[in-house]
Amino acid sequence: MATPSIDKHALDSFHAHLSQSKRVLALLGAGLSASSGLPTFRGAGGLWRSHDSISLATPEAFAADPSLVWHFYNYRRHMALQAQPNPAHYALAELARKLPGFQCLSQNVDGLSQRAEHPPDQLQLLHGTLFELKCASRRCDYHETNFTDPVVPALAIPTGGVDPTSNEARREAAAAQDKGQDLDISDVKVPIPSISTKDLPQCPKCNAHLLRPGVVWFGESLPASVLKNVDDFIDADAGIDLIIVIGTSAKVYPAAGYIDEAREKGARVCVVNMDTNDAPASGWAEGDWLFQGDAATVVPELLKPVIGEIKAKV
Ligand code: BJW
Ligand code: ZN
Repeated sequence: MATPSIDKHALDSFHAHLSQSKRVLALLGAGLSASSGLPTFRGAGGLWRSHDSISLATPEAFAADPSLVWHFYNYRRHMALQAQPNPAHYALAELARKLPGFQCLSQNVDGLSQRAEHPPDQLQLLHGTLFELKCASRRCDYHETNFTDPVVPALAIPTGGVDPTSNEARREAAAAQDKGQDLDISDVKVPIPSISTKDLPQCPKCNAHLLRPGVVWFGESLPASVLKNVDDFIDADAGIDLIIVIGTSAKVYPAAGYIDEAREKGARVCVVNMDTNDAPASGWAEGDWLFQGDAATVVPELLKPVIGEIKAKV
């Protein structure tokens, strides 16, 4: 993934603004974790075993085929646990420590910001996390933190004996990707079995319903406490100096709407994206910045005046 060089004039002007900013938002999307090896939702990365990832992220998909949807999320949990935070996750966590008026609004559910030790009260998980499970019934309030991989034995990734994280499997997936085929590195031509409901994760409280991933699917409300934290930050009298929009196609609401809400509170907008077509929904304004490139490279460079050099973690 070649990163174009960053325009020096734009970088200087961004650094000057950042250095005097006191209240800053960042809106994070899947592109932040792309260089950690996790696929995005839309575009080339958005297929899992020939299923469109977006079509699996709905309550209707779970109701229709909980086995298929659990296979998808079990795989995503596995991949996220194998992945490492990249320099952009660490840079944002460091900015949070250096700047108390900085809030990250993350659409990501992969847990990488948390593993980069991002201060929790400066990280709003708009779409939940893969590592929280909750009862699928709205009438039951059971939830738990859960990092078990596979989440239940029956969901072990069917690999036909090939380790999906092995170089061999990665090579196969890359070759398939080159040919425009399925991108899933666990897809070593072994069909996924349909698992009986009794072998999927069960709610231990009501003993009547399945557990489901603690993520926010289309048509569901975002967590009320998270929405309140975001609204309180945006509505504060002090205004907002800057919003940095990192690795998101900005097509999903209410997350995408926060860009314009911040703008209305005085924020200048800075976009970091591989694809220059992924503009804010309401378009560009005078004074916006666009830095094209890999977030893992660009973000540490952008934040350098406040955070200094990010040291590689081993
Ligand atoms: C790189 C890179 C690199 C790649 N470096 N960059 C107002 C108007 C219209 C519709 C609505 C509205 N308000 C609500 C809605 C309905 C709906 C919605 O938004 N629909 C739109 C699609 C039109 N929203 C909802 O239903 C939300 N709920 C809600 O609002 O409740 C109240 C309500 C309900 C119903 C009606 C009205 C109100 C819930 C949204 C939940 C989204 N959930 C998902 C799945 C989470 C679980 C999971 O992970 O499986 O969240 S969908 C998916 O999209 C996921 C993501 O967080 C989200 C955003 O995707 P993201 O991160 O932007 O990824 P991509 O792939 O789209 O983009 C990646 C970007 O990275 C690209 O730009 C690349 O170029 C870039 N990139 N490599 C830098 N190395
Ligand atoms: Zn329950």
